[in-house]
Amino acid sequence: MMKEKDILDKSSVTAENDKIKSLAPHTTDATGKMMTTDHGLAINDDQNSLRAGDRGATLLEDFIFREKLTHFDHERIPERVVHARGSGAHGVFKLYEPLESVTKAGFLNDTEIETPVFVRFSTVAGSKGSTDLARDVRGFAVKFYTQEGNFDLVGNNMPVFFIQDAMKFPDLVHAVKPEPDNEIPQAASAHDTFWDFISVMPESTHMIMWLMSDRAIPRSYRMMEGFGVHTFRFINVKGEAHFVKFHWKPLLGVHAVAWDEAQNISGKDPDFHRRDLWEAIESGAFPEWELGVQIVPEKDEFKFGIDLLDPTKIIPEEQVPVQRIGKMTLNRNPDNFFAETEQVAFHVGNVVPGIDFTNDPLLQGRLFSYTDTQLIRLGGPNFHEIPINRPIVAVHNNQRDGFMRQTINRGKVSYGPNALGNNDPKQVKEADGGFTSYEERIDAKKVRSRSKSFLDHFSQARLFFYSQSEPEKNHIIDAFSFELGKVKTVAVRERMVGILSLVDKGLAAAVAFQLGLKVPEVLEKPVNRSIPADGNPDDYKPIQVDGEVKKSLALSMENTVKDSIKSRKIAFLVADGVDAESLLSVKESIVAAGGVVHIIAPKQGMVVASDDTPVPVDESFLTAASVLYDAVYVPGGTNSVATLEAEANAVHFLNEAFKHCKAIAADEQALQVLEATYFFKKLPEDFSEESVLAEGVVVAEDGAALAPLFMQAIAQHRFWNREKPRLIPA
Ligand code: HDD
Repeated sequence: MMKEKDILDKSSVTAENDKIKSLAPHTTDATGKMMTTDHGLAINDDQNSLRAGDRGATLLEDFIFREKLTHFDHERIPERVVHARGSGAHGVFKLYEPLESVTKAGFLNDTEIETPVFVRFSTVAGSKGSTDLARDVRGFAVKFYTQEGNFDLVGNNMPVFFIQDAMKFPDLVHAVKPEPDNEIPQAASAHDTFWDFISVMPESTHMIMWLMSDRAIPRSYRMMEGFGVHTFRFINVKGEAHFVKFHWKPLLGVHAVAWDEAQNISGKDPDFHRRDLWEAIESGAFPEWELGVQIVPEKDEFKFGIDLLDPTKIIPEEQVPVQRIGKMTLNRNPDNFFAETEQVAFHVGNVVPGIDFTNDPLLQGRLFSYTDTQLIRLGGPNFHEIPINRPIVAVHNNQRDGFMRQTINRGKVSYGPNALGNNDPKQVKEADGGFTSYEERIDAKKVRSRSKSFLDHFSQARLFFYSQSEPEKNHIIDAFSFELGKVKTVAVRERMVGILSLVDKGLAAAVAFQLGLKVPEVLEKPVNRSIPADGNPDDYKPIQVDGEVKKSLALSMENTVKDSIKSRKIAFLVADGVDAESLLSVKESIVAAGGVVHIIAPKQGMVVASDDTPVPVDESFLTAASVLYDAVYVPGGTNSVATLEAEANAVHFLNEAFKHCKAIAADEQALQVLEATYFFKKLPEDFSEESVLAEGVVVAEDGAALAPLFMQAIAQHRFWNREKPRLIPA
């Protein structure tokens, strides 16, 4: 339980780096201080406005009241047009090995430097106050404050994108956002306009497979991969270029929740991911990712049967392995959400020498959009001066003035070249770190068109589907059935089933069955409205270039890391008379392995254990829910067990945890609580280690025997095979 003093002392984490130091002069703390106006005048009465007599009208003269209300009236700024809902954290990046053969970027060559970072995770479609658990892409934006200026890697948790040309971005976003007449639905793609657009844009098929997979409902921001999506360029000191794709690999593995669970969490705790990130960092369980790169020499550009400039394609890891080059650790929460997380401004165009762009038409369009959007969102051209956006190196140029200018530039000269000011600030030679663009050879006609090498829309969608485990495939089928089931226009549903039939007939048939439709017999080509007015549809007919790789291990979450229970949340269901030994021994083992235990009881306060010791309660059945936990344990104790067996909320808690395929454990004395659940009769009669690992339900005679098996089960994350008999009640 938190005491008032603990709440005041919140910023217990003291991680320091050059960026945090640079924020210090702008950070204030009112503890023990006098109240003043914005202009420094000490305030005597902040409770009453100035009025003509104690029952009279408020006087215009009351500048203190006017200042307070005016500031309040102007407190809000426009939310981000996409990625409005997000959470941020500070951290550091440390390199493992210098990458000098491929890039001259300083922070990728010095293993001694800890580069400060600020990361913002987000959903895409929902508003600022929407639920964290929407089925959606997650943004994964990292600002590296390097010694050569800021490098922003503005990625997502999926390695491909919906569209191939930035020209279509406003259309995509209009289609997915709530419909414009009634502003419904919030933070959901399950509606007509989104699927209408997708059903006539075959290039989005690969991305849609990812969006309908469990990647779209992560267990935690800390358990997601990140991708730079586009192919970028690395440039070395000799000026040689290599193509590069960026990856973030979470050390806790990639894990998801169940869709039914996601929908429940949205009601029980819409801040679930935000809270999870915040609590993990506050408790010292710092989230970690390795930065990975796939590097392709320029000469191999056409080796993989895909166009590296096409953002709807991956390079399978079987073809180009991901080299892990360093580690990012998030070790400090922001002090102020608005000042840091809301005002941080990412831009794909923020690069450093050694990193450059390619002609990916989506990337090229992004290079315009990010700065442009900050002008309206943050109110003018000086957003780079907001403390969170400032680089840790000095800034000198001839940009001047504009709303909210902070920098006080000395001198008369604000132009170059100049003679009056010694021609300062000076341009920097390439050899001294001046940025030069890669000298790519261009010899082309100026055209509006799409390269034929971009027209294979289905092969990698199929690769993704074939790489999934059985439960993952079922989740994809369910997700399509749910989303299209919410679409009212039958023609849209039918077109989508037609598209799916070009990915896999079985997938299309399973979705069509749920929708009460038939799969079209022959679908030569999908409807494609994404062609110019004078375009010949045959020129846009999708091609099929099935790649060498038919199944890629890295695409399935089943193959992820499952070796730890670090930071997993485990619910202990207890009541008065709980067996102290059974509770404490399992708790100690879990806490020692880095897990988090919450004691949940019929009411708040304390329960009295069998040995008369008081046990503080973290949550009651009223405030807790199984969807907020990774696993459940029921300790023994005659009275406690009798209370829980008769407590409908406790039985529901267990049933729901079973439905969502979570690890469940009970002391042998508590078996009768399990007997009250619907799933008990489905369990093998004698629990052996093998059956435990198949079902994820552990029963043992004491804590010592139970803890290791239970922890092994928690580390598995979920027992998806339990879903086989579908429609399990909760
Ligand atoms: Fe974008 C925000 C990621 C395509 C235009 N984008 C934004 C954010 C992320 C991404 C993570 C949130 C940054 C933050 O936390 O502040 N966007 C992507 C990825 C894309 C992508 C991985 C494809 C590979 N975006 C994309 C295109 C355009 C934009 C094609 C426009 C041409 N994105 C924006 C934006 C946003 C943005 C309108 C809204 C808020 C902001 O920039 O700062 O400019």
